[in-house]
Formats: sequence, structure tokens, C-alpha cells
Amino acid sequence: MQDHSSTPPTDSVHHPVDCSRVNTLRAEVCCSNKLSFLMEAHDGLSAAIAERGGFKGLWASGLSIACSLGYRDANEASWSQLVDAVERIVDSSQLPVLVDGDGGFGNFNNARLLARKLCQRGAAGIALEDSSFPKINSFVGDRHPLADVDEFCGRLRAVKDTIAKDLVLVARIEALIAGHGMHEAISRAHAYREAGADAILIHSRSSSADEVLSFARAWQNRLPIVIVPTKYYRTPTCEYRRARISTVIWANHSMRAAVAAMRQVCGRLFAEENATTIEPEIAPLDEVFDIFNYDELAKAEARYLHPGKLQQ
Ligand code: SPV
Ligand code: MG
Repeated sequence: MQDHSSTPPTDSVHHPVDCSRVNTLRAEVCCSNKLSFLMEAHDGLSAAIAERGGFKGLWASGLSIACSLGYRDANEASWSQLVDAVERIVDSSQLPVLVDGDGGFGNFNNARLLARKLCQRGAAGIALEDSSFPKINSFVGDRHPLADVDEFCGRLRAVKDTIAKDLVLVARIEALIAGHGMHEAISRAHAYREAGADAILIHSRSSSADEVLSFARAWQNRLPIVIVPTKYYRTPTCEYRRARISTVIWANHSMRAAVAAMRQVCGRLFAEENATTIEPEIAPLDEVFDIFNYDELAKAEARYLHPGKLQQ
């Protein structure tokens, strides 16, 4: 008789969907007593590396996912391509994933379909922005038509009714990006809160944090605040703690790091026609194998492919 009773190897690549991820994200994003950080991921590799780096949650960035697929951040990638990318991100770490759902890919119906699919793929939250379809990245150009408030509230309500407590719902305000000013941003925040948002993401393209900090003062913590300090990166993090911001999203930093590193290695290999000088500067293959737990595969092979050898 062969012994199949030993403990099965843990397969961290294909773990079951963990419902507690939603609660973890809720605790991280919706807590204003403690500043949380979400790290951008755009594929399984960047997700696994962020987890190893110590992050407790991930931001599935629309910009970075589009970029990794070779698309522009203008709804060129479809909702199903986004959902597929999210599945790889979810499967590659144990962390909760807040998904950048753009505007929901259309009206209330597209938004609730997207939310349901993200739930099925193990996402923990969705951020919906009040842009109109097709969107364009917030840092590109000056035309950012906002969605009508009531129509966008319908998108939020439809998502909330669909996913109930199964996803954290973050409403993202683009009013400052679109040049509408603080009054519009605050009045939208009130409307989105009433429509069922769990948190408000206030976005800004200013090089200082003044806009988001004055939003936080006016908002008075009626719902947790999420920020994306891509352009105002010089602001000391203690200012966000002082303002009782709940969550900082590092929205595209792994993707941009990868762009710089790939540009460098391609340039060097092309010029030098030899890998001697570049080898010490790139990740060893063993690190790559370690990230995706190749050891587990070897153990699984011993257990399932060559079970007889286990007894020897
Ligand atoms: C993203 O990461 O896709 C975002 C953040 O939406 S930003 O690109 O800063 O608008
Ligand atoms: Mg985006």
C-alpha cells in the first residue's frame, strides 16, 4: 500500500479564495485611526513581490494593468481582460486586492456586472471613479468630463445592491482633476456617501498635497479617505497621519520601476552584446523560482507523480 496520508504540500499559487480578505481590506481602508498603504500590482509577479515587500494590501491599477498588456489607460483593455488580470493578482498572493474599476465600463449595468465578476475572482474591493466612458488617465491631457452625479450614484447603488458586503466599495472623485474645485468635490462626496460608498478616494494632480488635505479638513471624516500621492510625492507621510487619511495608494510604482529596469537592461545588452556586467544587477533565477514556490511543485510531484518513492 502506498502512503498518501502525509500532510499535503501547501500550494500557495492556487489557494482557495479567502473571504477574510474582504474584511482585511475593510479594516485597512476603512480605518482612520491607522494609515494603511496599498501597493500597486499589475500581474502575478508584481503582486507576489509586493507581498514579500511587507505590504498588507494591493491596488490592482488600471494604468499599470493596461500598460502591462500594451494598452493605453483609456478603457482600451476590456472589463474581461481586467478581470483576468485581477485573477492572476489574487492567486499570486494572500493579500486583499482593491481593484481600480475605472468608471465601471459603462452605466450602472456594466458596473454591477464588473463588480460581480471581480467578486467571483476573489477581489476584496472595487474603486469606481466618476468619469465618463471611455475614461482617460487622470494625468493625461485636460479633458476629463465628469459623470453626472445622479447617474454615478446609480452606478454606486447598483454595485452596492449587487455585492452587498462582499466587496469594499470606494467612490473616487475626479472633480479636482477636472478642475471643478473643492465645493464640487465635497458635494460629490456627500452624494456618494449617501449612495453607499464605504470610502472616498479623492484624486489630485497637484504637485502639493494642499488640495487633498483641505478636502480632508472640510470632509471631517464622514467616510474614510483614500489618496494617491503620485504627483505630490514629496509630502511627508506624517501629514497624512495628522489629517487622519485612511489609506495611501502607491498606484504605479512597481510598473514604473519595471519600465526603468527593463529600459536599462535592454540598452546595456544591446550595446554590450554580452551579459557579464548586467548579471550581478538583475534578479538571480533562484529568486524567481523562490517567489513562485517551485519547491512546492517538487514536493507535489513526489506525492502525486512518483508516490512509490515516498516510501523509500
Ligand atoms: C491607476 O493606478 O490606474 C489609477 C491611479 O487610477 S492614477 O493613474 O494615478 O490615476
Ligand atoms: Mg486608474
